[in-house]
Amino acid sequence: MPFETISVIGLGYIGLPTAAVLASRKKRVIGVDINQKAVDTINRGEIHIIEPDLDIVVRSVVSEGYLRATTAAEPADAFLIAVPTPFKGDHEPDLSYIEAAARTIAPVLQAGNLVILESTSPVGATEQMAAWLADARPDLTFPQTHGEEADIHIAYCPERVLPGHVLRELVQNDRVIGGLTAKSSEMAVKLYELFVQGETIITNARTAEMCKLTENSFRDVNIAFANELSIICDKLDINVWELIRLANRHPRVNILQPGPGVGGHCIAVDPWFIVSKTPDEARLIRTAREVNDSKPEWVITKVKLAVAEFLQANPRKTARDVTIACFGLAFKADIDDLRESPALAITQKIATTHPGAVLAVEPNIEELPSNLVEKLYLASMESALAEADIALILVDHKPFKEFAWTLLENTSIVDCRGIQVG
Ligand code: SAJ
Repeated sequence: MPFETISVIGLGYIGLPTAAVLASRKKRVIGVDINQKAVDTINRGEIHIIEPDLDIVVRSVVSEGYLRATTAAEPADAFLIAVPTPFKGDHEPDLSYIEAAARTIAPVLQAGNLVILESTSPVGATEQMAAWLADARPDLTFPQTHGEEADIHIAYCPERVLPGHVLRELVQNDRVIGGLTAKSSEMAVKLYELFVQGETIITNARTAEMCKLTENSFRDVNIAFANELSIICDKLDINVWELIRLANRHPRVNILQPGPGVGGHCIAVDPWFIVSKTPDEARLIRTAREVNDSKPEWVITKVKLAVAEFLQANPRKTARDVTIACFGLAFKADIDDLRESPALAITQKIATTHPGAVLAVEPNIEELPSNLVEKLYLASMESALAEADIALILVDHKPFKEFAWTLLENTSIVDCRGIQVG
């Protein structure tokens, strides 16, 4: 079954690159998003998100007429849903965007269509989406009632791309595909084979859903192990980065790196989808989340201690005289994305509570977001290094890694990334 027209619902960090890559394979792609501004931006051949090289691809596929964005669903051969799945206050997954997407496409569905859910989702979400679609279109048949004979084919296929490398990983990564029926899986494989060079591996929908959650929970648990080690080592006066380097020389040990906490849009969220489904069983996964979530507070306490030590060594000064420079605001190295960033949260908290000057150094941005504490201001690396009494290293950006921190004489360093010692 050739897919001539493909609709991508949700034109964010996953949907837009996916739509652009499909369009670059000369498919007619209709991108649907509720955000009129995003739709207008894309139709001008521009992008509203940050991702290397995506602007070039979007400009070319829009100008060639392969990609078009709209706020209203239109008929297509396949629908790919890539909308957010945040959690609510109590860490319960919020499926309202998936429900809204399902209700948006339902009126234009036709027999023979394939619907794929890509959003990171709790186990059972694909079946739930199928139920919403069936509810809205009683005139069509769906896999949950008609199996292989159904009019509409439904599959789950999680996105697994790394922000900053999306265009490469979209093409190269393997894809796990979980159809509600064998036919759904086969159709989904055909769709992904349009642009995926990695392997397309078939399983069922629940396993595919759990696979994505498992990948990010695995990383979260392993980062939590590193973060816990860093706190233990601090107490025992051991350099945790040296320790990890040494332990990793064992052929079966591969410990990740401690940091100021876990940020980003996925790893700090997805494990909760497992915990909320199986709260009594998911003990380690929940604890890892708690360990990682508590790391920013620990860092703030370390900075307070550094200020106290500085004042002890400089008895004529008060806290108001102490300048703290925070190096890095992004959620990880060498990107400019400040959303869900523990580095930003820590810097904000320090700026709110510390009576002296607080400088932020973030080489990847031109200006600070407008909603930050007023007294915080963006400084160049050079001026911050010249002014800081306390340097807090929060992100291992390249220019920070290249600097010889050990040469700083009068600055006390709180290093969350282990770059000071190299
Ligand atoms: N971090 C550490 N120590 C480490 C590694 C990471 O503290 O050793 C921190 C980072 O600083 C950052 C956070 O963890 O704050 C997350 O960064 P990341 O690079 O681990 O992951 P993301 O959020 O950019 O992307 C992840 C990826 N998942 C895995 O590697 C298993 C990506 O493949 C997924 O597609 C993405 O989540 C997603 O969309 O789910």
